[in-house]
Amino acid sequence: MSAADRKPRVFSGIQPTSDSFHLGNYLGALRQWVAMQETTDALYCVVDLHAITVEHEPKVLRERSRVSAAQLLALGLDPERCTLFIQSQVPEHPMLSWILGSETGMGEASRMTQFKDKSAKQERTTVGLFTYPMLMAADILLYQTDQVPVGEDQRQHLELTRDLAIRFNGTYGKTFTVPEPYIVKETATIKDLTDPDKKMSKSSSGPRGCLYLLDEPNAMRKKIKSAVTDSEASVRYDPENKAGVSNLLTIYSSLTGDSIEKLESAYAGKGYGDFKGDLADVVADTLGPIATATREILDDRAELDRILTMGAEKARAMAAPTLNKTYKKVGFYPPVTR
Ligand code: ATP
Ligand code: LTN
Repeated sequence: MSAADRKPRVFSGIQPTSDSFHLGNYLGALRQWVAMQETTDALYCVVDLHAITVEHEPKVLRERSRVSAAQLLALGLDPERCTLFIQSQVPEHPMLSWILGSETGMGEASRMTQFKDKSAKQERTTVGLFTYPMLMAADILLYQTDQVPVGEDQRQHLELTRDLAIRFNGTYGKTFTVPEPYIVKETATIKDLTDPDKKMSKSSSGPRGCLYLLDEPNAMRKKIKSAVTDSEASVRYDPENKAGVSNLLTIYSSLTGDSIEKLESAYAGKGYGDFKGDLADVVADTLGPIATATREILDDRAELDRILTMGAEKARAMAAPTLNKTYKKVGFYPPVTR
């Protein structure tokens, strides 16, 4: 197979830091993951090593990793068409991260806005939270990744990953593919439903601001119906002046495939009640089945764990050549593996 025929390599990760993924995760990233498994050589990872950079409960973490993987399968990831695995089962990730940490300047790491935001919210900040971006870079660079499907909030981490790859290649000779972010403009940042100036987030959104994929359909309907809008009562896309309505239009359009213009004309002259009522149905109908499918997958834990072990074995085999090459280049003895 010539290089031109090779499918692009895709890698992305998600943290198991909540009991359910949310609509921002789905529209900003996970929907792209499902689509990209058809046309690319994709690896998707539940990044539990990243999840211990903030406070965690061991039992809860293991369960959330499992539920996260089950949700990804319920969304349509197919272990025959992509490699799905849990990060802690592939020790090559922290091994490469250590090397990348030694290539990163304190200054450039200190500029990461996610670190600044997250450390500001905690009483005690760990070194792990600070070195989080180098572990993320290792995740990506281990697999010679071409494209990384993520939401807008990860762009800065991707820039650092690219800088590290370019610097390492410059110092030691070509070792890593320099990855590109894959960010879908329209859904790059889904906003909090009650505070539409902020992004929807599992760690910082209030209970009504974040729509979880595993919410009951009626809870989803309620959250959409109580979303913050404005006093103008006109369904119009204007993110600067009408952040709440514009966010709902983005969600509506991306779930149905109808353009924003089409939706604006369909709701011309109608109030927010009709608009929100219809969107509440669209959301509940589209996302409702995910919870049922997730529960079914969790009913057979042995099968789920088998899929994840198989994924980790595939990932390790793909990661080993890059790690071995990197070890050699920096002057280490080769890793001894079982
Ligand atoms: P936390 O609040 O713990 O940082 P999160 O809710 O931001 O979590 P992550 O696990 O960090 O979610 O993100 C997983 C993926 O979802 C990433 O690709 C991220 O960019 C994307 N993502 C997260 N929130 C949004 C959002 N509101 N809109 C679009 N994409 C998002
Ligand atoms: N930092 C990301 C999760 C993440 C990731 C990755 C995303 C860890 N490793 C590699 C893409 C590629 C987040 O918080 N959303």
